[in-house]
Amino acid sequence: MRVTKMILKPLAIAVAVTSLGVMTAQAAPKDPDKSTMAYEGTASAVDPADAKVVRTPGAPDLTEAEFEKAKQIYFQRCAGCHGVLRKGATGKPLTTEITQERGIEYLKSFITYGSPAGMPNWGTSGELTESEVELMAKYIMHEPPQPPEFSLADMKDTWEIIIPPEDRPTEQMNDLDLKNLFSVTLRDAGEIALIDGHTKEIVEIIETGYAVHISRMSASGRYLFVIGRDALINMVDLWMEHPDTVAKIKVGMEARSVETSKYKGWEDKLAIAGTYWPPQFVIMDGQTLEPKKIVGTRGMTVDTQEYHPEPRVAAIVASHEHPEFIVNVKETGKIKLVNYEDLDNLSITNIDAARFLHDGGWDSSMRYFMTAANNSNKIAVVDAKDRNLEALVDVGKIPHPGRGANFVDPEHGPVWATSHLGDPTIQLIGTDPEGHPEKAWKVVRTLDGQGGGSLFIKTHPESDNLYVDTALNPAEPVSQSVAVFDINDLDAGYEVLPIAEWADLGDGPKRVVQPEYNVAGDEVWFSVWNGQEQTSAIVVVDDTTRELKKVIKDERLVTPTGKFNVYNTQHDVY
Ligand code: DHE
Repeated sequence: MRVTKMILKPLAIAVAVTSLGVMTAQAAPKDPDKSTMAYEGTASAVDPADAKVVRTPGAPDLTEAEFEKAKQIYFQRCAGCHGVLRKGATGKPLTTEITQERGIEYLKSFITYGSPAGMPNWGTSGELTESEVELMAKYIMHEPPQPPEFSLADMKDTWEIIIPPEDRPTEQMNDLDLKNLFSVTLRDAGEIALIDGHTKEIVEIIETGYAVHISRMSASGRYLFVIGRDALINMVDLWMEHPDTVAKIKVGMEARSVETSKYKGWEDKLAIAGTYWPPQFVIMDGQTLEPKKIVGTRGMTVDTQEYHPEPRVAAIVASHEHPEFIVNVKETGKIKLVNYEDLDNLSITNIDAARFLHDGGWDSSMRYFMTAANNSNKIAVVDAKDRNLEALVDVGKIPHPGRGANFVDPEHGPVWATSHLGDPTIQLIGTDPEGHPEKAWKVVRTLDGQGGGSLFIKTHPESDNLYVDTALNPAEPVSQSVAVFDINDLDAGYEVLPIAEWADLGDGPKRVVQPEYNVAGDEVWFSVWNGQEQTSAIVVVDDTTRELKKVIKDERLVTPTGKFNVYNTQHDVY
């Protein structure tokens, strides 16, 4: 087994570059927008056939067949950034008053050549033909076709209780150490793998939704909730002899987030899921997934206070301070504290934060929710106890923390850290208003990592290490390795662990993504995310020695990405 490690200090990077013959942070093409595009440009799960065409005065006419083709292209390539209704998300708005005013020639050249702000060069890259470029230019001069809504009745039509609560086991029927079980997203297979943290064997493969996204745990640690991009939720009972889906429901056409109630007295009682389309969230029964209450998120933006028809629901966390869910509404920039005590007289506190809310997690006290407003380059801090906005902290370009990393900085006290998609920095924000009031909600330290394109950062209360992935960096040696910092000696720079090389997989992009600890906090798991037809793996690193411990290879591990240790996810340990 070949184990290569390099110690890199920020100032020594150029030397490491030449000795390796590869590009690193400073030398890597600084093309963070490509990273962002690759990340946000996933095809929408909304079926274009469901979206009704609107022929619009002032726009060049298109045949039915042309409309159908254009819709297909738009939902696959454009909706991720510009939004289904083209009102603008991370991409610019493409409403008809803008597109008709710009005119066909301008639009064609924009689509052909792209822009420095991040629009891909669809024409010159060969992704779209000349006639497809012209078709898309004409198409966006028409009103956007709107997909249908999704009501309580629509949800109930898809709802299935496979094993009713009364027929489920009354105790754990398997020998698994559930605390150390990992739920692994097999993105392009539409499945999850349950992997035993001790033996590193796959114990179950469970079919889930399309382009499955995240897993979350119920407060008791018994039920696992998995959501696909097609808004299908699978509720898995880990107590069964062979853990499997006991209920499922489709809550919309496109979704990313699911969570369960965790406040004292409400454990395992409710679940919630947010959708990208339609823009809404739904509260469900935590034992059966019966949908109970749908709340729309359309409304006014925080800054210009104008109506947005498609504010998508991003991260959702369960408050430990009140019986509430905390719901990020992306395009309006509002954070909703949804009190679930009385669903008929629902009380929601609306917090004005900043646009483009995305992911986030708790500080170590679990009172403050730290969440990225990614394209606003800010971290919003919500005080879940007092139910208000504590701070908006300016950070680097496009923060992307996942759930972030909590640890004690030797100089600045308790901090929560984020890395960035758009620059190489890692920033530490003080989170201790009692003990270190002058540092609270300020960036107290900025570290230089390997480069932009970082998606996830992680540590564990038992660990002295801070791991930073760079999965979307355009330079392969950077996207295929991780940086690890010693949290007791942050000025010493980082060590690079060549995770993909350790996996020894052969061809493919082999992006190394999302560090996740085991329950003891002495192992870190990384996905080596390859193409669907190529071999992927999970690499387990010994956290004390930072050396390779195990490569999990199995032909069933198709495109592994997120990994969720049951205990750490259940207890918000990160
Ligand atoms: Fe994710 C979390 C949205 C692409 C892997 N992702 C999240 C969350 C949101 C989100 C809103 C927070 C959920 C929560 O906490 O409730 N993700 C999106 C997108 O809109 C986006 C940019 C584009 C898309 O079309 O889906 C996107 N995400 C990806 C990927 O391409 C990733 C890297 C691989 C994959 O599996 O699809 C990916 N996202 C993840 C993971 C988490 C996540 C692993 C959970 C991290 C955690 O530690 O909790």
